[in-house]
Amino acid sequence: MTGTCNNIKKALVVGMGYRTGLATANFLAGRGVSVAASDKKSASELAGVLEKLDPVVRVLAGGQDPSLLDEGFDAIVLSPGVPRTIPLIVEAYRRRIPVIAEVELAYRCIPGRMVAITGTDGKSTTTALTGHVFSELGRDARVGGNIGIPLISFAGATTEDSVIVAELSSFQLETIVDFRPEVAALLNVSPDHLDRYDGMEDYFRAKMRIAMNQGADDCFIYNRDDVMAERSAGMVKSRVLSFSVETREADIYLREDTVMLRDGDRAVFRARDMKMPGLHNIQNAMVAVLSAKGIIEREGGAPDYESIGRAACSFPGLEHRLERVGVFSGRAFINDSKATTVNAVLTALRSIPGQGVLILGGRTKGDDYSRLKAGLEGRIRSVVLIGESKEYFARVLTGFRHVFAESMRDAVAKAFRESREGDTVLLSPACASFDMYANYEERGNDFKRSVAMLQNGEVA
Ligand code: UMA
Repeated sequence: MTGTCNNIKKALVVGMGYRTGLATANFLAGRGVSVAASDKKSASELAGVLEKLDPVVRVLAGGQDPSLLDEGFDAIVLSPGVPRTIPLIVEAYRRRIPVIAEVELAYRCIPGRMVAITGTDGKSTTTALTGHVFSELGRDARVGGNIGIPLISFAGATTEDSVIVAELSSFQLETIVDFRPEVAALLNVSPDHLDRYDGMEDYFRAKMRIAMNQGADDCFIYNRDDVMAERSAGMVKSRVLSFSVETREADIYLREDTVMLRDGDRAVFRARDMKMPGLHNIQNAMVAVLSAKGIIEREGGAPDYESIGRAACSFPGLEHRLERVGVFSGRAFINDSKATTVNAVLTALRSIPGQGVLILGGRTKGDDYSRLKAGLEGRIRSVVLIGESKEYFARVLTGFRHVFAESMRDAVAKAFRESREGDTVLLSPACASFDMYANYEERGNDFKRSVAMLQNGEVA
C-alpha cells in the first residue's frame, strides 16, 4: 500500500449508508476536503446517519439527478450498494470525473500490508480467521471491508507494518483503480448478485479485478476445488498459490486429517484440532496459512508454520455464521443469517447432523434457487418461509412441506412446532435481509431474541 493520500480537493460521496458513506465523508472532511454527500433517500430517512456526520459535509439528499455534478468535483467516492449504472454515475464517467470505491481511497491513504479476500461464500469467515492468525503472530492486524467495517475507518490507526485483511465484494471491486494487494485470494465463484450483473462471466470479471494490478512479487491464492476459481490462475501476473481438500496437487492440501504444505512437504495442522467444523472451514484456514506465507515471505521472513497452524485452529468462528444459539427442548437452534446465497445454505445443510427445519426467505438475488432442493432432500422436514419471497419459494420448493411466517418470532415458533426432539432449527435464509431488516446482523439478532423468547415461554 502507498500510504500517501490522494490529492482530492472537492469530493462527492455517493450513497450515505451508515457504514461506507458516513465513514468516507467524515474521513475526507477531516482531511480538509470540501465534501458533499448524496443519497437517494430524504434527509429525514437518513436522520440516523446525518447526526453522526461531520457538520461541514453538505448533504444533498432525496434524489440523485446528474445535474448535481454541475458544481464540479475532482472525484466521486461510490458506496458499494450503489450501482455504476445510475444516471448520476453514468454522467460522471461521461464527464471524466474519477469514480472510485471507498476501498480504493483507503488503499491510497492508509499505510499497511494488504491481504484482500473475495469469493461468493466464506469471505467473512476467511477474512476474520486470517486477521486472527496475523494477530496471534503478534502483528497489528485490522479486519474490514465488506465484513462491515469500512477500510477508511482505519485511517490514522495503522503503520507500514500493519496487516489489513480486507473482505472485498464484487461491488467494491467494480470501482478500484490502483488497488494492489500484496496477497489476493479467490475462494470460489457461484451464482450471486445476478440482479446486478449480466450473467456469471460479468460477475466473475468483477471478482477478478482483485488481481488486476498485481505483479510478480504479489501473491494470488485460489481454490483448486472450484471450477471458476481454478480458471483464474491463468489470468493473473502474480505468484500463484492454490489450496484444495480434494487433490494433493495443490500448494496446500489435505492428507487424511493433516493439512500439508507442498513447500517442504510439511504438516501445518490437524483438521480435528480446529475449533470450527466442516471441510469448508479447512479450506478457509488454508487460505489464512497461505496469506501468512505470502506476506511473511514478501517481507523476507521465514513463516513459523507451527504458530500459524496453531493460530488457525484456535479461531472460534463468526457471529451469524453457523452460530450455535442454544439447545431448547431437544432442538439445536443455529443462526446462519449471513448465508445469503444458495451455496452458503447448501454448506449449512451439510453441517447439520440428522434432520431439521429450515427458516428461509428474504430478498432474492437472481440465484438458481431450485438448487436448494438437493440439499433439503432427506435433511429438512419442513421449511418455514419468511419475507417478501415467501410465495416464490413455496413455488420453487414444490414437493417439500412448507409453512408461512409473518415475522421472525412467528417463524421461530412455527419452526419449533414443525421440529422434533433431536432436530436442528436452522436460520439460513439464502437471501438478502433488506426486505425486513437493515442488514443480516439485525436479522440474526432478531432470530436469537426470538429463540430466547421461545425458551422463556414468551412465544406460543
Ligand atoms: N443508495 C443511493 N443510490 C442508489 C442506491 C443506494 O443513494 O442508487 C444509498 C441508499 O439509500 C443507502 C446507501 O446508498 O443510504 C447504502 O449504501 P451501501 O449499500 O453501500 O451500504 P453500507 O451500509 O455502506 O454497506 C456497504 C456494503 N453494502 C453493500 O454492498 C450492499 C456492506 O456489505 C459492507 O459491509 C459495508 O459497505 C462496509 O463498508 C453488506 C452486503 O450486503 C454486508 N454486501 C453484499 C454481500 O455481502 O453480498 C455485497
